[in-house]
Amino acid sequence: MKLKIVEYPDKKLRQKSVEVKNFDAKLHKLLDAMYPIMMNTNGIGLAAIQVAQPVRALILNIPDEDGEQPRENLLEIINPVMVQQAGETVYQEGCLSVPQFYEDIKRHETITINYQDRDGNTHTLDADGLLAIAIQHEMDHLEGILFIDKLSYARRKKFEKEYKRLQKERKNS
Ligand code: QAP
Ligand code: CO
Repeated sequence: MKLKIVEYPDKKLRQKSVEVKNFDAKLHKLLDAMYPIMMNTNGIGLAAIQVAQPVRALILNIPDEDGEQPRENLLEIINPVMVQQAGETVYQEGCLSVPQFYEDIKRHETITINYQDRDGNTHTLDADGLLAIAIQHEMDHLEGILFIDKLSYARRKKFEKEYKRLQKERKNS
């Protein structure tokens, strides 16, 4: 499976991802292909739509205290539903689909989600800290929402200008 990260402003990122119904080899192949892409690009989270697959699947590997991301910490989250949220937290977010741009974004501090694993088994997860932030960021991708959509009008304008300049620079290098 050859996958490439879709980058803003590609319209694909605006698609709403569909529920996963079949927990089959095709899903497993997708998840297995997403993992090296995320690790090789220094990511901590990746939604399937970011590799042009509009299905409700995402993977997360939050670094531990030593900054390590051992594979056993990999979380595969299918069809997540947020069932509780509380508090407020601000974190400087980035996104593999919006390279080299980082901005403070407000999220819920703690959340509870229900989700399925790659075999279709149902789980409940209480999350806080960076994990809670990452889950909210990735769940937004399933709705076609990017973190830059949450910027103020002025900040967003500044972003568009800066991003265009960065894209040109990258093209010329
Ligand atoms: C989403 O983001 C996230 O611009 C995952 O040049 C972000 O993995 C969750 C990345 C913040 C929680 C907090 C971004 C890598 C990785 C870049 C990522 C870049 C290289 C972003
Ligand atoms: Co993202």
